[in-house]
Amino acid sequence: MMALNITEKILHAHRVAGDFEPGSELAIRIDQTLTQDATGTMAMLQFEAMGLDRVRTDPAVSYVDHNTVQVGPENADDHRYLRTAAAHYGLVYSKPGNGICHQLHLERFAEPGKTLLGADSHTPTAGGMGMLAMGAGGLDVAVAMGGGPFYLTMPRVAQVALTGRLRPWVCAKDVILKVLERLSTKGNVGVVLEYGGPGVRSLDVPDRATITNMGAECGVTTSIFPSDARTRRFLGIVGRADAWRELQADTGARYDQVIPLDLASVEPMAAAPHSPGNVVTVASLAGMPVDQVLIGSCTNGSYRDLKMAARIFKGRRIHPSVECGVAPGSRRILTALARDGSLGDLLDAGVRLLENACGFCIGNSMSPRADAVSLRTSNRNFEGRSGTPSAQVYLVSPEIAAMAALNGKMCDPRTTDLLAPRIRLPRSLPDDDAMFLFPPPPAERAAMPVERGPSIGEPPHNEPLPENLDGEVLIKVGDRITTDHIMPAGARLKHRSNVPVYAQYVFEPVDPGFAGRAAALRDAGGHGVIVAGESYGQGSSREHAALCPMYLGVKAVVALSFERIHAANLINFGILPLTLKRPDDLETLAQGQRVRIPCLRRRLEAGEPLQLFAGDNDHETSVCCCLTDRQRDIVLAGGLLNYTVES
Ligand code: MIC
Ligand code: SF4
Repeated sequence: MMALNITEKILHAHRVAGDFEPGSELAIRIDQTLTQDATGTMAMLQFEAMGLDRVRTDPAVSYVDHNTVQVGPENADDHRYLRTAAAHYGLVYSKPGNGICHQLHLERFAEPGKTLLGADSHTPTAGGMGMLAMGAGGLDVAVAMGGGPFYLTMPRVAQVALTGRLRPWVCAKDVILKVLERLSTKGNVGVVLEYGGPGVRSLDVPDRATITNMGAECGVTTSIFPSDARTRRFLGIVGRADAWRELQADTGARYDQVIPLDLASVEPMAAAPHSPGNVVTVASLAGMPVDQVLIGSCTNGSYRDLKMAARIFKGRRIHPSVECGVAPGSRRILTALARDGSLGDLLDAGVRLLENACGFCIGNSMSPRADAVSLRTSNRNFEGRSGTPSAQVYLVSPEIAAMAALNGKMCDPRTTDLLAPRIRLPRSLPDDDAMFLFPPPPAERAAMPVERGPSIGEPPHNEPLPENLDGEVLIKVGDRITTDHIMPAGARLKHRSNVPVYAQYVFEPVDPGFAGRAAALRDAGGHGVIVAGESYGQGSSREHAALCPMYLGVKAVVALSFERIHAANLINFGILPLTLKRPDDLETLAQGQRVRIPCLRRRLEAGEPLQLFAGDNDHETSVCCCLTDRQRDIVLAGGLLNYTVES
């Protein structure tokens, strides 16, 4: 028997079709799914449009954590739809206020060796538990909820070989920032980061989950840790000892690459504005005045993280000019902090206690003042994501955030007299299912009505791909365009269930005139084309970054390279991802140019190369349309929904 790494073991156990050649398409069985409310309403609507009577994964969990601000009826309408649809179709429903999907899933449902597909790019958080957990667009998750396989490119597996132990004041957040410094945010599509080596043993599951969570910022397929004695202990703490099984790479397992990392060499790190890949040392920022400090999110909202902040704050006061907020990752964590007195320490220090939800991280609350320096323990600091376009957001660990909140400026704690607190996980986290609603028995479900508020519509319909593409370059953007640029969240997040309204904001942060131009071209019968540089579609899994452009008549995106989840979303909504064969051709493409791809359908069907002609002189540009047969058929059908309903 061949020696296998952990990723291979799980893929082998879940293979439905395809082979294990790197780069080829593999179909795998999905054991568990998760959705959250910002992606989940559309995923649920798409699930309904497929005509299925119940979910097939166990569990399928529908979390509410993004849109919990409830200014106006939209959020609450979504919640009611999700709650009633969960009861009808057999999903577990997590009420708003219960906590953040990834933290809750880790505590309540994640199991070593299983597969998880989530409609959120930080689904790999469960990789800290030894799960193969991947983010995908809502439509892919809807298919998996219905029992369909998930298609992924057979990944290359890189081992991050950990040795040594972390030094005082250094934690898991610094480890993942170090990894980001080495790998950057682009060029890692199709890679799984598998952590191994003796250093693994010194990290608890919540530390591992911080690392796998923010691995998403490298653009990898997922990240995964072994399941060992620490995993068993954590499962015991959350009352699920039975779910434990050991999972280790075989001796002699092969890796496509090995990235050695000595934990003892890691220093306190920060990601500077405006990218998680813009990594610097905390020492280099020492003395920088700080206006706002926010501790929480799915990266650093664990018991360990908040307890660390509480210990640093104990008996001290937040600096007068600093606004400091703390958001626990789940109710269980909040209850544990309340019981052991840490909550009192936080409140006495003068923190604002925020809801157990995404909140500040997605920019729908706690936006800082104009030009502020905001220190956050979350995972993304894209320009404007905080809701304040001029803010300078730095991503740091809870200990660095807490020290800055006390001092009013960035501070390297290793230069102070303060001893680094040592945090131990509690023996158990309080049981808390009060805000989980489990589905009623199957016989009772059909009679439970799915209730829809006024903003819940049908998912928009797309036409099959046209025979000839004839249209215009609607916009030309640069490198590393994130889905936050394409489809802003924050104040716009509440329109997720209403595509015609949300589509008005496509590319709003980059070019507010985009939606109007695109709609006018669509209404005149033309086809929209987006032109971009490298790594188009970084960040979130939000399929609205493809769905809303589809609604506006976009038929193709021409770029130097694409990120995995976004490329899949484009295909799922019938938009062609076209890669430029000659990078220099990017220069010749400009906004407003006419573009044509003659015989598009026929050529795709015949597997012939596509020719793109642009501008008045019909300059020919070679583009590569690297699709599998299945993906090609999806695009031809006008998207995955049409394809699934047809087949
Ligand atoms: C994010 O962190 O950007 C989000 C909001 O959680 C997204 C999902 C979404 O846009 O709904 C993600 O990470 O996929
Ligand atoms: Fe929520 Fe932020 Fe995590 Fe996204 S990254 S799931 S918005 S906490």
